[in-house]
Amino acid sequence: MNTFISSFIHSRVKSILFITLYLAFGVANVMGQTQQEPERCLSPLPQQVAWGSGNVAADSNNVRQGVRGDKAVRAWSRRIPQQAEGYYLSISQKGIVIAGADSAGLFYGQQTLAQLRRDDGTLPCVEITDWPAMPERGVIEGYYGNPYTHEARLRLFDFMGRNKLNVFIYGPKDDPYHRSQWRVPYPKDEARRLSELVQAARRSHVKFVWAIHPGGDIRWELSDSVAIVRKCEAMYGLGVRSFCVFFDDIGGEGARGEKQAGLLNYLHKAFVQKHDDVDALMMCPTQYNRSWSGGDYLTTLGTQMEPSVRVMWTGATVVDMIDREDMEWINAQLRRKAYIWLNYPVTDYCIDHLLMGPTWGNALDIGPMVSGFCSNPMEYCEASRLSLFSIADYAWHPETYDAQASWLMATKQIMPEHVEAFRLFCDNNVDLGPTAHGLRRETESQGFVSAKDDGERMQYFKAMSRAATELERDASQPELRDEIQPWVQSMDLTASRGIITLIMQQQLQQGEPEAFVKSYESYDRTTKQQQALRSRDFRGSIKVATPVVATRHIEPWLRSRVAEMIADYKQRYDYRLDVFPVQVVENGTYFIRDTHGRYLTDPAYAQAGVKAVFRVERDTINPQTQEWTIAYDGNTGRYSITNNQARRYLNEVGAFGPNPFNAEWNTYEIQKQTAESDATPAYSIRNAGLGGTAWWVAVEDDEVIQFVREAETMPSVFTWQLQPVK
Ligand code: LOG
Repeated sequence: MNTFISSFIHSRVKSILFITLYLAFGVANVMGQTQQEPERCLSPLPQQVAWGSGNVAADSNNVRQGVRGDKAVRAWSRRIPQQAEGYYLSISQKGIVIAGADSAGLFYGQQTLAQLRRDDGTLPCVEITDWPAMPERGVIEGYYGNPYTHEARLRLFDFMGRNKLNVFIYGPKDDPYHRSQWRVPYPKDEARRLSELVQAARRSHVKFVWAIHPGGDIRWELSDSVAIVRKCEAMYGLGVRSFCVFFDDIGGEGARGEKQAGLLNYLHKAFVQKHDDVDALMMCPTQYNRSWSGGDYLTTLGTQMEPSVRVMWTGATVVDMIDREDMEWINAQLRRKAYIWLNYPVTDYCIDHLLMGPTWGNALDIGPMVSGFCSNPMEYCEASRLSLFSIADYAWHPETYDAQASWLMATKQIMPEHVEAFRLFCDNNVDLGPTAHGLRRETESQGFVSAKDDGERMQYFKAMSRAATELERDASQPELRDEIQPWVQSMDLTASRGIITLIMQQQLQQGEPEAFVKSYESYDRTTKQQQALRSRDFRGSIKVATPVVATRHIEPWLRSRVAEMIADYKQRYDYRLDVFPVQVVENGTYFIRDTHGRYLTDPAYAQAGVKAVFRVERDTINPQTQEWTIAYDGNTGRYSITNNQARRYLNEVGAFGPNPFNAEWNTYEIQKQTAESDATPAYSIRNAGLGGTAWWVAVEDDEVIQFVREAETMPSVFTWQLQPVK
């Protein structure tokens, strides 16, 4: 059936069909498996499985294992698949055999055996012949944000080994020794930890690839080529044997294709060929997706660069699933098989979201067209496992990959003690919301969407609340719990708002204005509590997120229900109308633009004390640097203005000040300066309270906000556009 699906679903329509198909067919069978298959326990799904009948005891004395050519498995040598990393595994009454095509194959056979072992110590009889469809499968730590900790990486390698992922590309954008200070060697302690990582990766059959990102300030001179070789030699000294050069997200000199190709060729000769144990190089081009391609850049790489260099590629756009057609196009440009850098489940461009839904949309027939397939994850390493589990399943055996079945299995493996609670949580953390990159995952909060009436909605909210409590108390996975906790709390508060909303509905219907007002006040408090939640606000964190959940269906439902009820209430009663919001600006996320259309931007979110600046262009790489949370402050009656990238507030001189937030100093008066009917209203923003009463002013020649203390009239440079981020 899966073969049918894969040939039937092609290219662009696959995403729409996917949902219909998995609903229609349910969990798919594995090709070649018989009826006897027990509940699915294998992931990635092997290429060939023949279930036998009966069980045997898991007895390690009875295991023969080895790699091709070893005496112990000589009798089975014809059964060992030819493919690298392949293995033959047999469990029968006669005993257990694991025969690997190579040492990785043997290791993978052992992982499969471990997955088959049941809690009661038995193993099902089975014969498995298996190998990976894609030669390299793994993780690329390549996002903007807090790099993983050492411990998180160690745990990740263990997880990768068990799931047959074999490559880890080290390229965290905010590791200075990878990017901003690429010429500088790692300090001693960090070097030691990296060397430990390389060894740990090797134990899990994970290749550790170290990437350097020199393009921001590279000079195309021999001295810089030599500096790169020197850095690579230092990494070689730490045990690294695989290297990659990134040129993504740069402009200017560094972006020249012929120079990049020349550098890679130089490294090939001056470094790779000087060692007999260094892998062929990899690189990430500047035009790393089709929508950013143009001119002869890619064909220059394709024709001028040493053919063994593998080239990374994110697909049709920056964030997209990979299509057959995309692969045909890029492989022709590059004259080699592209190496996929999948920007999923990375959330560095939508940091308030967690991506915990099924991983779907990559074409099932591109196995032979790629040289590798790596996923760029979230900066939440443990939570990312959900998707990485499915990436592993997909990349090993794409033809039979079933996103929903894989998700069900992943949720169970990750939270075995709280499966249903965890699934409910994941199902409310699916969509990304509107972003600069456009990827959506709209099948979220499915139990809520299918609820037929308010009674069922109430049940759903109560289940959410119970799930949140269960997950908050979980002690089985402290690392995962720490990461998801703020989202769990957010889900709890969403559930509370849902419950209160439905209670308000009854109170309104029963004509109880006093009770209604009390409920509304509690709804409002809960909403504020939710907006005050923060994730990653530890010391030194370079990003701080405000967790949001269930944004696709539940959040809009809540907002419109409450707004309707308030409107209704106002028609019928005049009791305590003061509790309802009368704000000129709704709390929310806005672009702040001056009269020239320039965007107010946090120019260097990892640096202290800088001023906000105006930029003409949208920042598509770190969009939050131009997104501002404007929130009404009940204590001062003014608004706080906070940048969404690092949650830094703006102070009275237009800078991201080092002092703690102080509402008396750091809130602003915002007034509408145009008529109610104006489609693009203009607002004035003014320092108030202790910060003095200066107006914010934007002068075309100035990059930063100016302040004017007294003004009789309101010239246009005093007004601002607050454009909601949709
Ligand atoms: C970066 C990457 C980032 C991702 C998603 C590549 C090749 N580079 O737009 O570091 O995590 O997009 O925001 C990128 O994808 N730039």
